[in-house]
Amino acid sequence: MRIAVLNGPSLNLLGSREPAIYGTVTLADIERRLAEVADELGVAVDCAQHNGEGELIDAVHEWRGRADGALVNAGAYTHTSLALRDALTAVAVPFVEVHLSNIFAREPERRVSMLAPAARAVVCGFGATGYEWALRGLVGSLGGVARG
Ligand code: CA2
Repeated sequence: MRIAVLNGPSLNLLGSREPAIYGTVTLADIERRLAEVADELGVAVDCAQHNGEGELIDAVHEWRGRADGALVNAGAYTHTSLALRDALTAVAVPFVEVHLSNIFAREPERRVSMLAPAARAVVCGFGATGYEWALRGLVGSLGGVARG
């Protein structure tokens, strides 16, 4: 089973600013942990990060025939991008929307997700660990092994 992991704008800067909201873990740390969990679950993960909306959409299009599921943290595009939702809907790869912060406890403009209606599930507010829960949940829901 192949799982794509897609992160959006500025998530490459994780760990360097706003630790009170986003924690001190870097994106490289998150990707390393996901690789460990993927090994445990017997699946493959392929991680990418892009700052541009078009690049994110291109990355989603690349999943056709290559990914069985995906984790998506689209950053601020979560709240604005119908284009990204259209791409996710078009490729029909089941995905879990992930956020480090609890977007529903933040400013009103962050409480809306354009992507959630197309998502299999949403995990938010657990910080970096949320990616791990999302991977376990997604693999479980796709019929793979999901432990603890
Ligand atoms: O909580 C999340 O995971 C978010 O997707 C993060 C986005 C934000 O726009 C969403 O509303 C919620 C922001 C990512 C920016 O990442 C930073 C990394 C380092 C320092 C500052 C921001």
